[in-house]
Amino acid sequence: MRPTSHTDIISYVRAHSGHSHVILIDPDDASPDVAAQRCIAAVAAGSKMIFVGGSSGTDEDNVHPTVVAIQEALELCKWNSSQDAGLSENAWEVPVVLFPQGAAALSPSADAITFMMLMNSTNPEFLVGEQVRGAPYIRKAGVEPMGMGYVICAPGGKAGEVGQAKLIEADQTDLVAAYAMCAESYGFSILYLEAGSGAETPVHPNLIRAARAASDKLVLLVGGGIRDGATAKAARDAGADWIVTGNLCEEFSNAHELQTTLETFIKELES
Ligand code: 1GP
Repeated sequence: MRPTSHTDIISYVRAHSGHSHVILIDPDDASPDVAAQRCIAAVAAGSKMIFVGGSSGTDEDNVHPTVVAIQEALELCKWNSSQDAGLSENAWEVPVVLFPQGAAALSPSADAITFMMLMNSTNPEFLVGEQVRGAPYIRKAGVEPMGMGYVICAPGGKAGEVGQAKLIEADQTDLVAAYAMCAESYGFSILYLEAGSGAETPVHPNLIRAARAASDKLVLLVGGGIRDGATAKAARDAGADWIVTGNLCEEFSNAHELQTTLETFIKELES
């Protein structure tokens, strides 16, 4: 099921840096079928990556069937495109990436994993404990690890609570820059600035600018509380390479409506 053209997913992530959208699927929120429908709508609208995970309520029993359903749906769309000369098969070769709450929320059918250190957690379990537990599984399954520094900014939401994070406030630009330098020094490929799912305010653009200025090597992901294209574009203009949205995609029961909304969102993000 795994897309063969993405053996080195991090090259793909770098190649699409600058103005790309990630759809985040929470297996605790949607059945595998609904998740797959949302992903098809998102990819048709121009999303370039799919994350599967959530801060609570996820384990292999819901993560794995969700990943499988998404991979199967993408394969089917790719096959359909191959039968129609007017559509691009490549458009469906989008990596499905684990964004796990811990070592129990994995799937061998994913293409890659954000192998994260929750850098501002006060609990060593989120710095390295869960990662040590999950590493043998990831190695055996052949899921590509992408080293990622995960930094939670205010307001932080459930991710901040569950991850016991010492939140970064909007004016702590020197601190976020230091985290970026630290992530780069560890050799991570990605830095994710997170405001928390459903956050009332997204990561402040000044924090994004400071992280960007501190490292031009890291791929910068930003998510949490981004609900419209203008906010996404502001994050992009501040230096974000990829914008992650979860809640935005959960508001629609109708896949066509979701696709239309995301088309507008992505057009604005790319403008
Ligand atoms: C959460 O940053 C993501 O990890 C997405 O947040 O659900 O607010 O889009 P939203």
